[in-house]
Amino acid sequence: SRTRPPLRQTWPAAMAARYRAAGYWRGETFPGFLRARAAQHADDIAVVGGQVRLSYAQLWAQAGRIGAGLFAAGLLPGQTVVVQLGNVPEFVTVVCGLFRAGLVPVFALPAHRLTEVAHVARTAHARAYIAAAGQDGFDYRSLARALQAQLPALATVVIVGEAAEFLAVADLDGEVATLPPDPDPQSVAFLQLSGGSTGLPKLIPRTHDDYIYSFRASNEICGIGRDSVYLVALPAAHNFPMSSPGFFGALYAGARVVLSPGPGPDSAFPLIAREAVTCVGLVPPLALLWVQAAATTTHDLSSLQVVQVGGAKLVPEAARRVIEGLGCQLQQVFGMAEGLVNYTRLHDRPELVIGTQGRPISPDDEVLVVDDLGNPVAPGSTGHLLTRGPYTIGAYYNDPAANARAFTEDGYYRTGDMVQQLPGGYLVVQGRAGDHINRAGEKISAEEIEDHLLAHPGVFDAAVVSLPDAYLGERSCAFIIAQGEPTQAAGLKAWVRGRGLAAFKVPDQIVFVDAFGTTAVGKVSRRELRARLREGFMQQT
Ligand code: J2J
Repeated sequence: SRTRPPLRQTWPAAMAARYRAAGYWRGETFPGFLRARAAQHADDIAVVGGQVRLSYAQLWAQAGRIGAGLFAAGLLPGQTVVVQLGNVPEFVTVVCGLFRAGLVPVFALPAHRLTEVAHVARTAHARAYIAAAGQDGFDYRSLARALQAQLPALATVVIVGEAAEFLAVADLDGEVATLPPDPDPQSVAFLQLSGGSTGLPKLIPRTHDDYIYSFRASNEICGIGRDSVYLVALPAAHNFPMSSPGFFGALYAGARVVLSPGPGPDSAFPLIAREAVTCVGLVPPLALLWVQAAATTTHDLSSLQVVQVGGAKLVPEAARRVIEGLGCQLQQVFGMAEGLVNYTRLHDRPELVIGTQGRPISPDDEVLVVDDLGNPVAPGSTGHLLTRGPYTIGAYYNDPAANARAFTEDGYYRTGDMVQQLPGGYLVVQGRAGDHINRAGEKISAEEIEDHLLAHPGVFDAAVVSLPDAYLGERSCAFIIAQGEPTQAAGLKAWVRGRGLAAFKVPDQIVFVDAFGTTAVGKVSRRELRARLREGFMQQT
């Protein structure tokens, strides 16, 4: 349709009133807190990226220039703007500029291409697209041209770097007096993307009030204060490095944000040493890579206090490797762009830090663990995780079909995750609903087997998936990235058998690979591994 559905918060009025009364929603806004920090800590460094170091006052001024420049270019408050930028300082100045102008960012990951970005821009009725000229060998200006050919409403393109026929972010300018007053705290601040590994991204409307609550509370849980230095190693547009506590949490605290151009040790380690980074968030495959590199690095990593790992399951064996290999505190983070975020607490017992994915941020995060029919399971049993609360959406934006599937009538979000809830509310993720292997009726948790495989010294990383099987219904296949002394498939099967498990859990197949396919944020893509097997080009044992 040509008219854009209204952008509004998705909580029933009574719940919203409760969250305000409880002090979760405090009426703060992005422009409001950014202005306050610019006044309080004007000369403190807010953002470091490439050769650029921006103070809080400079960040505020740049945001004003960019916001006013976008008005001068014809945009109007309330319009949506797709932002597809990597970990460059302009990511922060542009997004803060959009907030100052009352424009609504819609995030895309740098790895997204025409199909995803066009879908996102169309669903959001976006009027503008802001991207880098190029990154990692890809020219986003050609993507901009292809988008404009498909989407006539996408009138404005603004480029970081060499802009060709488009506007350049560096040239944006306008009168800050044209900027609107601060927005309604309950209005939608931006549209975040669902991390779902199936289908196209869905749009998640996050409000000033709810999102600021999530990172304000995260700061406390993660120990972020004005002296912290937070490294953005994952793509900045992803919800984890954005809000858990992420660079927004760091800016809220008046801390310093350091942007790493890439997630690997080559980019990140020199920055950790130079900027004395204290906290960083990683996905599990990346954390294992960092552990490996830390063993031989010449860079001083001793400033690191907290390494957070989340986005996918960190099995206990991998958690132990991270703690030993990086020599700092591990914090597990189980979150989702739709809302709910769980953390292990910094003073939790080692069993909890190693063996669980933490507990919710808020006392008002409601968690249900239910069976296939929607009935609560016995305490401690595995079931589907449903949740609602003060920073979890009740609907996607402009997607009635997805909403009918993803939310219950009572407004709970169906996360698609299988979890166990332990006393104290700690959650253990047992996989995605579809990722369990159902081998002739015996249910196998991929994560459980991966954990046993990772305990083998010859295994750098493991990913277990199910495959269709004519006799068993499904059988299991373990993909292995090896390390050290060469290992044979038969030896690994014997190893798993020797760990005292039911025989049906021993992988039916083992495939050695050099790397796993990953999603746009670096999570292992089980879907891609299955597809690779189906294509059958890999040597199988
Ligand atoms: C197992 N699965 C996990 C974990 C996420 C903080 C951290 C992560 C995200 C994120 C985020 C997991 N163990 N520790 O937004 O603020 C899987 C679950 C979940 C899905 C959400 C944050 N941490 N997952 O990863 O929206 O399946 O958010 O439902 O990208 O990732 O993905 P996404």
